[in-house]
Amino acid sequence: MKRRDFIKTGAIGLAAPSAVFGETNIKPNKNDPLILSTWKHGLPANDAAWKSLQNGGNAMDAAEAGARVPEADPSITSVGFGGYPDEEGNVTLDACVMDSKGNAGSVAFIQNIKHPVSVARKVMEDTKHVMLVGEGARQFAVSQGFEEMDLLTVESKKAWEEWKKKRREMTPHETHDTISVLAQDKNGDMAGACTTSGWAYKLHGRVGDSPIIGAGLFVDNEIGCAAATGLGEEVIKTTGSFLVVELMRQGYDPTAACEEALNRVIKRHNGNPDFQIAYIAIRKDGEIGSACIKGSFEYALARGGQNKLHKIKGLL
Ligand code: SD4
Repeated sequence: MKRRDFIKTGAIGLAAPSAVFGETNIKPNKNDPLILSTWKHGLPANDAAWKSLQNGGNAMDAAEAGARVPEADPSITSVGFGGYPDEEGNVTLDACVMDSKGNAGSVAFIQNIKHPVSVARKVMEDTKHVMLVGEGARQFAVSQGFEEMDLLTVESKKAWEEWKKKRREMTPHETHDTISVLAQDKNGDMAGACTTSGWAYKLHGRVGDSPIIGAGLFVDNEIGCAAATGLGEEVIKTTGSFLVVELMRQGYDPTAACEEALNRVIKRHNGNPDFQIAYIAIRKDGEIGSACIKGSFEYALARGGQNKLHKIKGLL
């Protein structure tokens, strides 16, 4: 069975009902809002994003509200509070946002602040800049009233101490799952947010794709939006999310655009990359798409009063 057929007929091993592939093929009404997020923690993120839309929020409000949920949840060791630290035991966070007007804000390598996604939004809305990093980003956050806190939980510290005994190199898909939230509101406007603690036990100072506009996230309100999860270094080298949106501009449907962006990575690695990347995308007309390199990937889709997890199979 070709992968396309597989997608049309259903998903594998879903805990949640697999109606999604029916849903993705519905010609969505232009006025149907939708939220599309990465991984299982996309479900509670979508709930919060949906609530924000119901309370009159726009796509940017919804995406931010969604991303804040895993940031605050210490049991999610890939994002925000409780995220796995770098090799020196510091939790360093990356996040960005982009709105329907093409505005963008980002923070990278920020420490001791629980909600980097909201700091990124502040950078976008209250400064002339797009990106703040490290100590400067933290100082800016504090100046804006964000509270400082220790983000290393007892559990994450324990995991890091265990890791230190062997110092085995981890790959991102092994240790963490970035949350990316894409939203389209009732006006058809789109926005996105992306937030992560990055590659577990990374070198101190490492920044991934997630805070980099065009890599971890890109929104073009005329065409569509896309976001990434997985090995950030490879997403950056292929300007992944921008590429997915540009491919949609050229006429690729959202899933085909995600696949083509991944095929370029696969080609660079002689057809056999040993890492994972997944993309999610929304086209302006509400059609969604997703693809991953290998294994499987789950995304959460909230639309038409339903919020469900969907699993897709990798290209390889
Ligand atoms: C990074 N892209 O820092 C992130 C990691 C990730 O699922 O998405 N993991 O490279």
